[in-house]
Amino acid sequence: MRGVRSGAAGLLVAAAALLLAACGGGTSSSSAPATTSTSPSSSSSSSSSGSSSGTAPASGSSSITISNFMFEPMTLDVAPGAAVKVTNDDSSTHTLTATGGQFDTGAIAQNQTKTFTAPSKPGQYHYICNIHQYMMGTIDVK
Ligand SMILES: [Cu+2]
Repeated sequence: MRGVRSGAAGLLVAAAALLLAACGGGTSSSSAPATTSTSPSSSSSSSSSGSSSGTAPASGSSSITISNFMFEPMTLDVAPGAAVKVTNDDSSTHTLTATGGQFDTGAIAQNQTKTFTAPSKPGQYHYICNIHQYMMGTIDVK
């Protein structure tokens, strides 16, 4: 007896809740699935183009450019023993000389490119231009 009554009351409550949901709060809950179903198609196209790069470390293509009396980049990450290309895009002759003597390109004239071999031991190697000793940079071997 009591079970049947409470069951019928529960059905009424459920029906009332459905009516309330259909009238009042139904708009917010029904619009959410429609917006989420359209977004995966647009996000999948953008993620596929960005995932192709970023796997290859800079092993054979390390390079430094000198311009405006500055080394660019000022800090370069290279693999041990990697060949580093140095291009002088400046109006003056420069060198790339390790302060610890590990590497030295010698004089690099304007528009000239020289290559030196990075140290095989991991660590940070500071270098300067021997002609303009305020020009500084760092080779980070790792
Ligand atoms: Cu210089």
